[in-house]
Formats: sequence, structure tokens, C-alpha cells
Amino acid sequence: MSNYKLIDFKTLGDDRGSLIAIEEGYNTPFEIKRVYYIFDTQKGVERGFHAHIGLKQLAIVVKGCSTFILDNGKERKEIKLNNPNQGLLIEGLIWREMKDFSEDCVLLVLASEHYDEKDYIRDYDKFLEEVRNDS
Ligand code: T46
Repeated sequence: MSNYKLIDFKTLGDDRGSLIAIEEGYNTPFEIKRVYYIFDTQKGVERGFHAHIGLKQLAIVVKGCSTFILDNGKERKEIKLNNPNQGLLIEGLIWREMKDFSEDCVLLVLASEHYDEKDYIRDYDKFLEEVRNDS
């Protein structure tokens, strides 16, 4: 499946602990216009269930773990994120769902655009129609 990539970040560690720097144009291939984070997710909760028309995002589980399901209309892939030195880049038409949040999970997302509800496709049949029109 294209339109997604796992990016490994360099950990800058010393005897005080670890530090990871994310810099636009260096380990993030888009201009960062927005940052949001999801935390205190209740047990059993599933989120997402939408695709984006133009948004690019880099998702990093900075603490705990969570699983992304990516769906391009033809195949589905499960990606478990449990390491702050790895980011999931999602670009293009991909339906996403998130599940299995650990109690301590903090999911940080860097986004290429400001929040715009018009960029969301929240209906799966409409998403499939967009995929057909796109190919
Ligand atoms: C995505 C996945 C990974 C805002 O007002 N501003 C924002 O920047 C965001 C992201 C959300 N909101 C509002 C919209 C909703 O009323 O916050 C509420 C929760 O958003 P949503 O239901 O879209 O959350 P998720 O977890 O289903 O999806 C989020 C992002 O919205 C989405 O872009 O790819 O995380």
C-alpha cells in the first residue's frame, strides 16, 4: 500500500534520558501548520473512521501504544505504534481508524494544514467513490 510510510527518528540520548527532534524539511516532508495530541482515551474506544482529501499528517505515539488501521479502498493494513522514535506518515486518500489505545497513550499528530472539516470524508461509501474517481 502506498500513501503511508514509517519514519524512524534519531534518538539523541545521554545519561539524562532521551530527546527526539522533529524538524520541517528534515524528518517531516511537509510544512507543519498544526499540532494536536490525543490522550486520556477511554478503554475500548475507537477513533478516526475518516479519510482526508489533501491533508498530510505525521502521527507519533510519544507514550504508550495504539494501533492504526489504514485502508486505501482495496486493502487494509494494521500498524501498531509503540515507540516514540517512529512516526507514521499518512498522505493522500487513506481511510484511517485508531484502536487499542493503552491507558497512558499520548498520540501526537503534526499536520500540513489548519483544521478544516471540509477536508474530511467521514462516510466510507463516499470514500470508496473518491478512490474510484482518483484512479
Ligand atoms: C486524524 C486522526 C489521526 C478540532 O477542532 N481541531 C483539530 O485540529 C482536530 C484534529 C479536531 N478538532 C475537533 C473536531 C471534533 O469535534 O475535535 C473533535 C475530535 O476530532 P475527531 O473526531 O476528528 O478526532 P479523531 O481522533 O477521530 O481524528 C483525529 C483527526 O481529526 C484526524 O485528522 O487523522 O485524529
